[in-house]
Amino acid sequence: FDEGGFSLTSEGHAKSSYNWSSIKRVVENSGGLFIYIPRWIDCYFWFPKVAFASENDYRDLINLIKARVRKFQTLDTKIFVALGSNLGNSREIIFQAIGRLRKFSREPLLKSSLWQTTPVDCPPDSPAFVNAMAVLIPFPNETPESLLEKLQQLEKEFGRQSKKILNEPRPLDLDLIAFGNEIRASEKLTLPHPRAHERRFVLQPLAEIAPD
Ligand code: PH2
Ligand code: MG
Ligand code: MG
Repeated sequence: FDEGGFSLTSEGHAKSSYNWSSIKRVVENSGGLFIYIPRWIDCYFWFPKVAFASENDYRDLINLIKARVRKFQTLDTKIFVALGSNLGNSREIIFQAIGRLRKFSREPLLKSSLWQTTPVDCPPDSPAFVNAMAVLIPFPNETPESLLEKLQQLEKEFGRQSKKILNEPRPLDLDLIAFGNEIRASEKLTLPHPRAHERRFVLQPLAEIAPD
């Protein structure tokens, strides 16, 4: 690999070179990289992580590729979305919302059961919550920001209004808990979610579908 692209040599074959623009897609999993180049026969080149001299060499390559190939997909990326409702027919709302989340997942999503939970840090006399957790597998070009927009749109569709009081009752709350190992600390988005790990209403449903 170099600035221009990469080349392959193997015994008994001529060296073949590919520039960055011929790479249409790169998929990473925990064992290495698949690099997709459409040719007379569609194929992925497999670059196992263990073939690299060091973890650093491998990381450098990933960064080089990410800067040059638009479609970079991490197969192991999981998105965790916490669902909550304590206004209206909460069970029905959560069921419906989970149905809608399916469209944002490349593979069938994992979903927890529905949990009835006691309000935490909410105004006095707030109704009980129904909480759940869903795991989605992102489409190749999804980013935490693009997904957040979709989640906020969905909250609005279910009647969520802009808040006047902190943690006032709401028909639907969709919180992005984690997006693979993406890290954010912007005004709009903190990833991983800063309070999730200390909240029983998040951890209980999570433990059902991701015990580890
Ligand atoms: N969400 C909050 C604050 N408090 N309590 C429960 N039980 N469930 C929630 O989903 C919840 C909460 C902020 O979004
Ligand atoms: Mg919340
Ligand atoms: Mg929220």
